[in-house]
Amino acid sequence: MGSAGGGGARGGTLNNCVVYFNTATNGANFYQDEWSGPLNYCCTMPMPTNGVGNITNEPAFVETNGWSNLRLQSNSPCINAGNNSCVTTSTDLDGNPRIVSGSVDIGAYEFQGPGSVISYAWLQQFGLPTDGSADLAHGDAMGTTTGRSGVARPIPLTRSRRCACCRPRPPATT
Ligand SMILES: [Ca+2]
Repeated sequence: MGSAGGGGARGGTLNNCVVYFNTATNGANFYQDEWSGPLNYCCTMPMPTNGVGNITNEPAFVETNGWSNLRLQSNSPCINAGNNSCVTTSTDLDGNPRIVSGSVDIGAYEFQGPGSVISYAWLQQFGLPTDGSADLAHGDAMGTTTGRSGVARPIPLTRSRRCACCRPRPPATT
C-alpha cells in the first residue's frame, strides 16, 4: 500500500506478477512513467500501456480475507498465462514445480492441479472450458502457437481458417 504513487509497484520491470488489490493516491497497483520498465505477463488493473501479455481479470486467489492464501483457485485466469522465458527458478514459493501444464502461471504459486495446458485467461475470454477438454477439441487442425510471446495459445479459429471438421463442405456433385 502506498500513499503517493504505485501502490503495488513503482518503476522497474515486472514479469509474470500479480499486482492487484493495492491502493495509492496515484497508480493503485502500479505507477509507470517514462523511466519505468514494462509490465509483461502480469495480472493487474488497469491494463499497462507499457508491456505485453497482461491481463486485467481478478486473479482469483484462494483466500483474500487477511491475504491468508494467495495460491490460485482452479479457475484462476492466471493459470498458464505467464511466459516461460521469464522463469528463473525451478520451484514456486511453496517449493513445487514452477512450471506445470506446460506454461508458468502468473503469480508466486503455480497451480498444481490438472487442467488445460492453455492460458485460462484466453480460454475464459472465449467461453471455453479450462478442464482440458478444449485442448484437443480441434487439436489436429488448429494446433497451438507460441509466436513471439513464447506462451502456448491455440490458434484462434476464424471464418477463413476453420479446422477441417468444422469447415463447410461444398455440396456433393453427382
Ligand atoms: Ca501452469
